Amino acid sequence: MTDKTFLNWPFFEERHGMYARELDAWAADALKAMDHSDNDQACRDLVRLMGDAGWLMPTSAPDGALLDVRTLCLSRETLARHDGLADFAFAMQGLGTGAISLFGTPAQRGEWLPLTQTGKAISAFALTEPQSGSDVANSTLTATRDGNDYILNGEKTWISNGGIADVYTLFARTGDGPGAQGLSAFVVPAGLPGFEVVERLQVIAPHPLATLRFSDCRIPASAMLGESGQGFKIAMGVLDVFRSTVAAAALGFARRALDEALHRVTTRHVQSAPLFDLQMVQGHIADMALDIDASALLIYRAAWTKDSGAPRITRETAMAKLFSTDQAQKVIDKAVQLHGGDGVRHGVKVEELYRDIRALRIYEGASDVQRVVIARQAIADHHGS
Ligand code: COS
Repeated sequence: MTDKTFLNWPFFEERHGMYARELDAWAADALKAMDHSDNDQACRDLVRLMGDAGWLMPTSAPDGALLDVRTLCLSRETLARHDGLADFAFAMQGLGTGAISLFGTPAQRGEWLPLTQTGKAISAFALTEPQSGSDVANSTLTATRDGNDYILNGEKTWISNGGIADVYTLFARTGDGPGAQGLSAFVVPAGLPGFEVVERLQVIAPHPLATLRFSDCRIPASAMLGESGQGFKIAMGVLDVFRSTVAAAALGFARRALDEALHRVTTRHVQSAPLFDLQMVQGHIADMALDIDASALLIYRAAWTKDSGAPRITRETAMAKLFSTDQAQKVIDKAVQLHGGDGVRHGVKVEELYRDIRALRIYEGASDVQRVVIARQAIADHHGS
């Protein structure tokens, strides 16, 4: 059985423990028969299923309330433990609308969030470009003012839910200043003239992913989120919140890998004794359990700090993401090893986890970007002291 003692940590209120247990019970039943053969359809079905059951409510805040980061993390951790695609579908409803929740006007929030949090609309976060992944300040897609409109020209790529989303949060250069100062954020509905999906990308853990092209695509000036020139800070503010949820998804994958490994080493025998009787195997299990708890501590510290009113958790969330995604990769690798040949066989859960975890060390800020963020904070603290 998966360890749940962490729910008693002081980071949580009673409601969090109840929520996590209820979601776990729901997911164990509702997600077990999900058909993933058609990714697009599976994602649409998952969004609808979770929306109908009320599990997407924490992904946004139509009334402008703060997002509860602990609930977001518990959701991703729990869903990832059951089904990587369900975690993905949940995560994108949050990341795709994060800027609307945090920076939108009441009208912008009222238009989209009641739809995305009930699973009636799918959302996406369009930041990355062919020539700027980590270097967001170098984004080149332009939004040029024309009367009461902006005209979009350029490309975005690696956009999760690209092709199936109903609404995109898009970052574009409005030219208010150089680099990071010249970006703005917009809400862009799918299907506008001049907006096309030019490529669908295939990856090792399949999910909807696309390159988008905007050619003289016209949007009203009222589609802007926050103020002109604030796009970089909006993107970073959204990533501050959601990077800790990526760490939580990695934690969910790692917990599942440990569960699978424990089952394996207690049921598989070598020289008439369970694998677990070998001290070297016990050493691996101990390392896995330790990495999991250490990750959870960093994640829920970050989430609790934000929920307690901190304006920024850049350092905490970077530490949580860096450590948890890297450690989850190691935990899952150990689980694969303990499964022997079965560990690399299609249809065996740890093989799926091995593919699921890899992208988490890259997207929403690669591991080395997190190191840059942590080091900059350390030097700033040093100079300030
Ligand atoms: N919240 C609010 N403001 C922030 C912020 C945050 N988390 N991080 C930075 N800013 C502000 C800075 O304070 C600075 O403001 P001032 O100009 O007023 O001082 C401004 O934004 C520019 O910041 P900085 O100089 O640090 O920008 P850089 O171009 O050096 O960017 C990194 C730094 C690399 C850390 C940033 O580009 C990044 O996080 N990249 C990864 C992006 C990513 O996650 N991509 C994946 C896309 S989603 S799958």
